Amino acid sequence: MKCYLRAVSSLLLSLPVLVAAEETDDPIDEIVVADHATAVDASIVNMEQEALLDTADALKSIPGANVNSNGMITGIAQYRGMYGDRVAVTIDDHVIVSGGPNSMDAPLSYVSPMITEAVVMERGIASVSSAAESIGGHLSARLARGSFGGEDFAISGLVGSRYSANGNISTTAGRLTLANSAHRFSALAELDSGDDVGTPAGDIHPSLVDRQRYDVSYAYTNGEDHFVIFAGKLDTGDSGTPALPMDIRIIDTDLVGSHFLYAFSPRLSVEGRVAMNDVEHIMDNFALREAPPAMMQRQTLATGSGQTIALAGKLDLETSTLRFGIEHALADHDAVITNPNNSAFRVLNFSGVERDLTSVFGEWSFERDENELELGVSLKHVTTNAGEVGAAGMTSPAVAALRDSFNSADRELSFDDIDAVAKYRYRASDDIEWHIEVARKSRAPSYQELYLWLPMQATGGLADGRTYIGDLNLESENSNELNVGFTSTQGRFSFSPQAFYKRIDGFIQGVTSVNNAANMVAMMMGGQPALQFSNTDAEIWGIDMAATLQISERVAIDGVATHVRGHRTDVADNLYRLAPFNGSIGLTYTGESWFLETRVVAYGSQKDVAAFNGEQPTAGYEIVSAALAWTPTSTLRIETRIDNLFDATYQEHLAGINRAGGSDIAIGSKLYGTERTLGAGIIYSF
Ligand SMILES: [Cu+2]
Repeated sequence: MKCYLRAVSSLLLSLPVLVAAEETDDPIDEIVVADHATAVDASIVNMEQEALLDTADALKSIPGANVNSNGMITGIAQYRGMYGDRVAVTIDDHVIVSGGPNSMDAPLSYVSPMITEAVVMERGIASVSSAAESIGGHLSARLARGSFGGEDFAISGLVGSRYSANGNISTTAGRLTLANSAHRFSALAELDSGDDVGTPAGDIHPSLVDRQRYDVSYAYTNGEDHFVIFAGKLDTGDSGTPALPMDIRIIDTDLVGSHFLYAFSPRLSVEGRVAMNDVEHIMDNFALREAPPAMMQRQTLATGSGQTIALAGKLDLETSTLRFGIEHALADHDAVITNPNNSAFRVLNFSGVERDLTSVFGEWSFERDENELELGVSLKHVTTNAGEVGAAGMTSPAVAALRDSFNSADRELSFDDIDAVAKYRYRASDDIEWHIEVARKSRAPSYQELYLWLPMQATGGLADGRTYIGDLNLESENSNELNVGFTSTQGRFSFSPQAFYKRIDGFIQGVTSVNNAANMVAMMMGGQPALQFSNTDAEIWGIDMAATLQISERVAIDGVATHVRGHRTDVADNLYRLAPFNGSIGLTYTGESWFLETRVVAYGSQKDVAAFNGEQPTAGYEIVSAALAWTPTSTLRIETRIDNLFDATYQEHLAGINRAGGSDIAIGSKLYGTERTLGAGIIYSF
């Protein structure tokens, strides 16, 4: 298991293949529990054993991480108080461009859980070589495309299904791989579906799900050099997002990518990657939820596309290693809002929006005796632009004023930023390893933060119910961060706490707009003035940890705890939608063919809420779950589980507010967590 996890971690972390070629024989082990591992520099969830519908939910078991959930398959990664575009999520080495202006196709929705290998959170500060835009950390996930085989071609694969009785949710997946030691052909598919789920307070409507994911790939290796090319498709149909103003009708995404590693010599290797994704997305506010009056019905067609090309090298010097790289990433976005009952109504929400990034980095790492040092610098150049907008069928002079001022403004913008990261590791003894990191990380504004011209809730999934407008004068935000921690093993007990502090200058969030035209339109639409994305100042600090106590060879206790606090420093307010204090304690039994787990997850109340957007506080709660897996043979796995054993009534702070009419949960009420739920699964691999 540890071997596997180490392989996965080295495979998935940062520039994946380059790191894989490197030796990582660290005397301090990871904190390993079943399919989870936390080390000083990474937390890993091996997805094979996870019974999840949304891969993003795996983050809840990672120290410091959590998920802002806007629907059953619309989970936005949160790490140490930052989320959305601030956290770099790479899927198969590619930073996916979400097509939905509210991140309905959040990056992790592209990795269906049963065909995903692992989710790897780079713990603490992300290296500059990991991802160019990573002010809030770096998370990577990769589809499980099978492994290379022996001398002769052979077929391997799996077929399996998991079922949850609450909402008749099923996830069914298959993989077929034809491989020898040099070539590997693989095909994957996962089909997910479900109806509305129940909570002790009633059913959540709409929370149905319909999603299919396919992938075909070819890979080559000669032991030193690697090459992979893949093509995939995400086909999401009617799926509810009750925390957002609309639901998913269609997300139709094509993904293509390629990746190579070539070793010029034992000391110099070069890695390249090319990837693109192309999204077509339709959402509306009337088909899945209770429809508003005919004139208030809205349908949005959003398209997005992304292209990345990157080249990186690794040079082994006498006593150190040098990494360097260049990346160019393009993103395009359009969104048009219509009313099916009024053909004259047509709002160009985002029109011809571009956001392009060019970055270069250099990273030097040095290891001697007990000391390990990494120094990295990256330069980033982001250019953005947007076409002219309009709102046919909206006769308000305030709308015309907003349109005219946007169309006459200079919308071609550019942002130049420098990131610097220093990491130091010190092995004080065989039992304890210290970790100290400092960094300055930056983020250029998102396209919504710049180009949202008409007050709308298209905010990358903030889901606070407020309408926002962008600001063409925004500047990049800069985070100065310190992270200190250690990993210690004392006999049967392992413990890995870290504490961090970050001060973010220019932190972008909404403040009450002083634009009269925007406020007039916002009052008309939502009864509250608009918020405008603005540069503010903020600080975030916290502590998170993982621990295990190996009671016997087969029995272990593990725990994870996360505490984070974030507030503005220019005015007195808390940051919005931060996870309350939370922790979990699990007891596991790992037998020859049986695996048993019981777990208590506890969340504190969240009273430190954001006043600027009227965030509601949430009460604390505890939920208990139990899971049993039986592997009668090495190829067959049978699972059963019960979640929320005591049928507790609870509201997750990060799950958002219900916006959908016709649900058992009132509009404006925090969404409830699922009731007692039975699940089962069977997976056959060959
Ligand atoms: Cu959408």
